[in-house]
Amino acid sequence: MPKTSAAAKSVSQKFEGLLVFGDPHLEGRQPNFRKDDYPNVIFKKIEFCLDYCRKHKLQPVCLGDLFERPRDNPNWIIGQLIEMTRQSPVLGVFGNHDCAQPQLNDDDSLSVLVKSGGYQLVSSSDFWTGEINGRRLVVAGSSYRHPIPKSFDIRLVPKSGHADRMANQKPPLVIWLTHHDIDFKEYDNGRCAAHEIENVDVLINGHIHRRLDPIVLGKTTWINPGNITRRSRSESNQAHVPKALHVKVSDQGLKFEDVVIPHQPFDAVFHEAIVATEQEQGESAFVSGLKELTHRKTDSGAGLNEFLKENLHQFESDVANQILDLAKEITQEDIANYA
Ligand SMILES: [Mn+2]
Repeated sequence: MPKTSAAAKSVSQKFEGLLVFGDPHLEGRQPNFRKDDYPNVIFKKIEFCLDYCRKHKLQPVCLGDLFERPRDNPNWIIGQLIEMTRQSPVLGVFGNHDCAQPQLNDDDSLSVLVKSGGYQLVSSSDFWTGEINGRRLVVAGSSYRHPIPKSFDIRLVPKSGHADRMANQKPPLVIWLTHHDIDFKEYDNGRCAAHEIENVDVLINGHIHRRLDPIVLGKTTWINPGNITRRSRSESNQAHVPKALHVKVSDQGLKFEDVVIPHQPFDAVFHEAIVATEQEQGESAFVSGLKELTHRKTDSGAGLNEFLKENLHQFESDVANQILDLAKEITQEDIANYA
């Protein structure tokens, strides 16, 4: 629904700061080559974040992609999220995985959580604000595909406190959440150049699952903490430590601290890759791929996807496309975009 005026969600609850976590990608089945009890493992990560917030008096914040699939999620997953967030509503943006269309709509699972009050979407006009340790904090954001602004109008932020304090009140601290392909160094798919955002202290981005070095541009720092869920068996994931970001707010400004999310070692989470023997390598990629396929019965057909990626090039393109369409129908994965 279009908003005609800025609306700030102001809270009276006593907070000391925020805990920001990225891209949980909840789903009911086992993704890719994961071999653990995926949905319950991800729920434990979210529960850890909410518990940490209760202990340290923090507002939980999600950077989007709460769901892996926008729709058709099992009822028990949505019900459990509603229960978990009843006492601790989460602030956040929506990611590309949360919406089937470019915009979040009523058919998407995240909308149910928004309507239950468990997930409060922030935008440039609907921002959250509260007073923490004598300093006003604003959390606003740009969901997936929404533009990242060049400035934020702090005149929209309600003033608070005693009249005699108002005159020399410091400007609010402003945090901007995004879910974008930002042009961080060492990220090849960057499409949005980072820039200073007037009146914004820190931009925190989801979407890019790796942790990347922050960029400082003028008064704005761009941070990419990486996700709390390891999705693929990639090399970067082998080194990735799932972490959330503890944002401490004081009269002096913002401070950041990593919070490691308890997690199993990489080898306990993912099926080991099947390495073909020398003899098999001599035979063909087809044979070694078949070996992986027959050893790994993954829910998502990850073995089949890998196998096709390796072998489809040997077929005429119309044959390859038909095989891809069939595989997509069976696995419900878009293999062309498989990563
Ligand atoms: Mn994501």
